[in-house]
Amino acid sequence: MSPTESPRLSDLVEDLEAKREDASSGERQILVLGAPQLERLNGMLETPSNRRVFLARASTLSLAIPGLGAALAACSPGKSGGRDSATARAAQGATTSTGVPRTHNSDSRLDSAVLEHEHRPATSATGTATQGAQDATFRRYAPELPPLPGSGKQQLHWHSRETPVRISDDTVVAAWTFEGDIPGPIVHTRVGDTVEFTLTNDANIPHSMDFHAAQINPKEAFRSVAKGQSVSFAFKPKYAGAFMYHCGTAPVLMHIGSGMFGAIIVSPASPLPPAKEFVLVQSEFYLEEPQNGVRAFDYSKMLSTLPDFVTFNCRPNQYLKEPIHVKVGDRVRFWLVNAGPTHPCNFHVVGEQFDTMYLGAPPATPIRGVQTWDVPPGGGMCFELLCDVAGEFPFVNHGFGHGQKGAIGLLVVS
Ligand SMILES: [Cu+2]
Repeated sequence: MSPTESPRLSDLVEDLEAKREDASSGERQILVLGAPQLERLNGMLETPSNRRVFLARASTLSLAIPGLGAALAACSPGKSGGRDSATARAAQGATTSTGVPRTHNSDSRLDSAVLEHEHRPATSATGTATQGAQDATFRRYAPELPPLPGSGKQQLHWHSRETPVRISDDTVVAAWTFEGDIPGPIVHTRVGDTVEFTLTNDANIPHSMDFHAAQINPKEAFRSVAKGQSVSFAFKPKYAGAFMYHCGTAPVLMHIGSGMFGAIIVSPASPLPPAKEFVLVQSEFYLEEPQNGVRAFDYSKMLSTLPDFVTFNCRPNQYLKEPIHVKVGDRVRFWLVNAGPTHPCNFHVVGEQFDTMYLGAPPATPIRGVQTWDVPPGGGMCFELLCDVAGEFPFVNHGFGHGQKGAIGLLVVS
């Protein structure tokens, strides 16, 4: 092989297997995948029998190239839960000292916390997150936008907590929260007003707060704090809009994926036309099977990106069971935040059209006559419709593989 030629995968696997048997070999290999190798990888992953063989070999590779097994398992097609999760874990070929499967992608700097604390299981079943699950009662998340505070300044002192949350009649999740609920509280402020914020961490593991509505040095303001410690900062939002907030502690995927997010709505300095205003936060759930009546969030499934539920305000189908009611003639304004962590929200109201939607900084950037618009994870937009027809109008994620998993509700106009 010439020095510039990439090795063939099959040759490399065989070579590495041979080297494993040679205990004296400390040589490390660098795998360079060119287009022909990637094509071959694809082919190997497409047929189940080949995929099993391939993943078994990937396990060998991952010993020499940390993270490769995880990356391949996370990128491979097929189901993420159940047997496939087990396959993915097996492919990573790694367990903790207690035998608990360890999941990491060491190619990602954001996974450093998982790597540094390998005794920690890669689920949200930490601290008090599972305690008292049987007593957790279902509570519909109120979608109404709270009124603006009277003055131009508001002070928020929140706590990060681990607590079980009932998201439906039959599902309680081991949540990492701001203020004991998922999503966290809705914040309503105005362009130029001041938000003074303090986070105190009541949980065993570090947490932090990242407001997308703030322009601030993140290294200082959004830093992680240990149990019992606090971080404080203040900001004045520059633009109106629907913004996400979330815990930014590594791995961010795990902290957002376990419930640490919410919406901060920034109204423009001059009020928008009067409307019935509602806040919807879409998010995905990646859950383990129940243990003692509670389901923990599963980091391995988050990496596989095939969610169990996709919801508005963290309860699947909650606004089908208890719809949002308005009157004929009302203007309705949805402030939609997509917390992700991974998938878009293709927002649509069946039987309606958006009179106006704002891409950012309402009332700037209005777009008229919209049927569906996708809000990316980590993004937020404002959708308005005029309810001049009575009826029951489903609002949905029109990416129906996800709408079907709980991202659907009813707007009743009477
Ligand atoms: Cu956190």
